[in-house]
Amino acid sequence: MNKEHINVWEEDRIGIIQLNRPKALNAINRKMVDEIVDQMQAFDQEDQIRVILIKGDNRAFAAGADIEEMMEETPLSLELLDPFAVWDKISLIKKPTIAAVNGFALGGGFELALHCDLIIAAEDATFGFPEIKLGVMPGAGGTQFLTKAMGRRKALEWIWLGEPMSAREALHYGVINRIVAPELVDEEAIRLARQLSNQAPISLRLIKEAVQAAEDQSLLEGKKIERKNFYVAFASEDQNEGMRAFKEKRPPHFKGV
Ligand code: CO8
Repeated sequence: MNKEHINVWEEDRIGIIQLNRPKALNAINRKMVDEIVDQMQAFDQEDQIRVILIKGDNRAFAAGADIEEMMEETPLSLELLDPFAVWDKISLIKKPTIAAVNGFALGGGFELALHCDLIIAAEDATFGFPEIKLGVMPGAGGTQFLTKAMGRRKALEWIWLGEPMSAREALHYGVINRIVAPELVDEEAIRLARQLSNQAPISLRLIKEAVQAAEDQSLLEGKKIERKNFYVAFASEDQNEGMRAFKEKRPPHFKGV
């Protein structure tokens, strides 16, 4: 299932995508984004997959967009290519997505992690938006995601200064979920993914949509989506199973129907 710039495999109902340009610290070129998004969409449609996990290698999750590929761009070539449009498709993935970060997650690499629902990182991982040092700025959602996570003042400070953000700082500001020893990142990410893969899949999707609405919409609109999704959950066999299992004092077995 491997492609030119990513390795892909499945493990215990978890669809795993590993960025694979180690010599360039997994710098993300356009082909790689296309491959990542295609694969995420494929996993999203595959019944046996319950969670999608994205990782890099020990040195880097991804050290940014590929600077070499980007350096000759012009406003008009960018306008025509619209290289960020494909990134929007990541936000439409319905299943839970987890980023497992070792080493650098910079620029577009940080943005890829921020597109995921949950982020697990090594305690010595480095995040950041160094774009300002290249005379540009984040372009794949970084200004939006970071501001929503840490508020305007802190986001401006980090993006204006372009300094590295330690995993501890990222955790402190609520930008990532958990930090663990570097050698435990994969294990912890898989453990969390397994835990999620045992939850009711329809509920996971409905909750994701409702939480997303809390970020994107007004309180009233968000509550309407929550309510609609609550009602939809009652159309599932898993609702029946979950409540019956409670009554029968046994663990539920969710099928995603
Ligand atoms: N793009 C291309 N190549 C890269 C990148 C990158 N972002 N990062 C590292 N590499 C390459 C290096 O050029 C080097 O290649 P070579 O061995 O052929 O010289 C190799 O990876 C190893 O890198 P270093 O020797 O620099 O390794 P160090 O351990 O000394 O340093 C750093 C690691 C600090 C991570 C350093 O590599 C670095 O600063 N990298 C650039 C980080 C950066 O500026 N990222 C932001 C890029 S801009 C961006 O992401 C905009 C997002 C918008 C998306 C645009 C889509 C079109």
